[in-house]
Amino acid sequence: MTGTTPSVVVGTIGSDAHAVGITLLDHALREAGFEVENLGAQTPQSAFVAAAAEQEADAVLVSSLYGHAEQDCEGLHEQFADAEIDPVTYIGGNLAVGQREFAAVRRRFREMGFDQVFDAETGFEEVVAALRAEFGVDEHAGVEDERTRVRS
Ligand code: B12
Repeated sequence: MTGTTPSVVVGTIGSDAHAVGITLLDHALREAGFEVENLGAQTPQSAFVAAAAEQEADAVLVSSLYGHAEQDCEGLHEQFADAEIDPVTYIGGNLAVGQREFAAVRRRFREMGFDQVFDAETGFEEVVAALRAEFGVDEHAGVEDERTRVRS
């Protein structure tokens, strides 16, 4: 963390063109006081790693909506390790195709190295609250939403 402001890299990974979620997340996080680098949609793994290294990012938020997140994220955490960085990593969106149970989806992405896994029902205030809790920022604010997740 540079000073007291956590820095966050956000982007939609792989060939996924869905940009609305990360654009709004970008705004919500900036408003909440985070430093944000938004890589946009269709972002390759290498760009996440390069931006995280360059920004000395505290957290990397990966978005995926089109159902191919597992393939797109395969090897991402190994690339972070190769670059000798270890940001907190969240992934969110529509992470699988069809009716796959979210608990199984979450388990899979946790195995792949993500610290927290969020579904497409996740609200912006929930993401802000999770990051604030993660970095001990303004811990008394923004936690009124009962669905706030506890890092497990
Ligand atoms: C708009 C849209 C498009 C637009 C995208 C335009 C753009 N530039 O963004 C276009 C028309 C291009 C498109 C294309 C496709 N789409 Co589309 N699209 C949608 C739609 C209708 C809305 C998405 C959206 O913007 N939502 C609003 C934002 C605010 O919500 P969000 O992205 O979900 O983000 C929220 C959360 O998910 C969360 N979140 C998101 N990312 C992250 C990351 C982190 C770390 C965290 C914590 C939280 C988080 O926070 C946000 C706030 O609530 C959805 C259906 C729907 N209602 O969701 C389908 C949908 C996502 N698309 C779908 C599909 C299948 C496609 C295509 C493959 C269709 C096709 N056969 O061509 C292509 C993929 C093209 C590609 N290369 O990506 C499916 C995905 C199905 C799945 N995963 O099983 C959906 C769910 C529609 C459906 N019901 O079938 N799409």
